[in-house]
Amino acid sequence: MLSAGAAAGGRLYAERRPTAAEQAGAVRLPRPDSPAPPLPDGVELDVEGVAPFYTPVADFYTVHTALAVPQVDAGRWRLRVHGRGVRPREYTYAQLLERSDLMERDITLACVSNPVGGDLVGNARWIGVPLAALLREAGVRAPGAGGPADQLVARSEDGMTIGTPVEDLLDGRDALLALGMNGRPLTAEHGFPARMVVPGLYGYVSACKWITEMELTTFAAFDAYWVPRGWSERGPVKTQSRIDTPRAGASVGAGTVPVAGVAWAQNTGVSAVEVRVDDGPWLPARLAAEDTADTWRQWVLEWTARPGRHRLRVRARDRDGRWQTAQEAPPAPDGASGHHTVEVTVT
Ligand SMILES: Nc1nc2c(c(=O)[nH]1)N[C@H]1C(S)=C(S)[C@@H](COP(=O)(O)O)O[C@H]1N2
Ligand SMILES: [Mo]
Repeated sequence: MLSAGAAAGGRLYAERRPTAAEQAGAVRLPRPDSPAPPLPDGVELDVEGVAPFYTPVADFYTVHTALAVPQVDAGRWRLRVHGRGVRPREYTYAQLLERSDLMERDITLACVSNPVGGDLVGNARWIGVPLAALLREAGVRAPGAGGPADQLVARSEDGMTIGTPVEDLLDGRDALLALGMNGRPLTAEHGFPARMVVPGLYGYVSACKWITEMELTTFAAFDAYWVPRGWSERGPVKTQSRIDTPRAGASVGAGTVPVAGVAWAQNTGVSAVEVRVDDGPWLPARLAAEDTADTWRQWVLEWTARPGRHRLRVRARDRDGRWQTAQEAPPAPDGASGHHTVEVTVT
């Protein structure tokens, strides 16, 4: 037994499974059939200290319960689609990469745990299979069209379950089974070989990484991982804005000071951002060009700063005319709200 074990151990070492990074390094992402719409000029305002329009993968926040990042063997990996009202299907990684309907989109991803002003949010260019196409080819119909399932439960290699409204996946938004991020295959941290990304839904109800299974079921029949832990069954992303510069507690010289940051109102887009200094009037900020309704937007206000301590706050309006709420709420159960506020000293 001992020698057999040693021999098996030796062979295992020699045939060590490649890491996700090694596997991803050998993958060539195909050209998307539906490329991202051309990026307009001026999505970057070129103000020092503002989050870049695209978050580099190395700086993109990561949130997961897995203690060790799963290293999935893409050759053996399968995605299984099954459940109520479904003709069961199974896909290999190679089949997904070879599809003729790959779509590339810029989508901002936000975590429900992000506090107001926090950095658990990022923007990336994703490439993947349109989830609506994948679901339709398995015969899935939206509940509004008589489909028997209102929840898609995604399961992952590491046992996570994430529940997404089927209605949202089939309402025309650019929901993706993503294979790539910022022009490269997914990294292990961000879900190699495949993960979901759904514009307008917090990650905990949409963005399953290391996905292996999609089960069509109902909200009544199944609670996904975070639901019994006190988080809302549904998690649409709340309209938010953030001041990136000046930083809270900063000292700045009197004169013209750019107050700038990012704002997001997914599915409709941001139509206005305003800044308030102390108890003064709300002042309109200048918005950077809009990429799409699903991406964040930079903004800047040239503030004439006078000496003393000042409080700066920001708010954004979506394209349906709704201002972000001033009502302060913590992240649990369905996302933080309130105006991001920073105090600065002008000398
Ligand atoms: N398998 C798995 N997928 C997951 C999670 C997880 O814990 N396990 N966390 C989710 C949460 S809460 C968020 S906000 C996003 C974060 O994606 P990112 O780490 O690529 O930024 O992944 C989602 N997908
Ligand atoms: Mo999250």
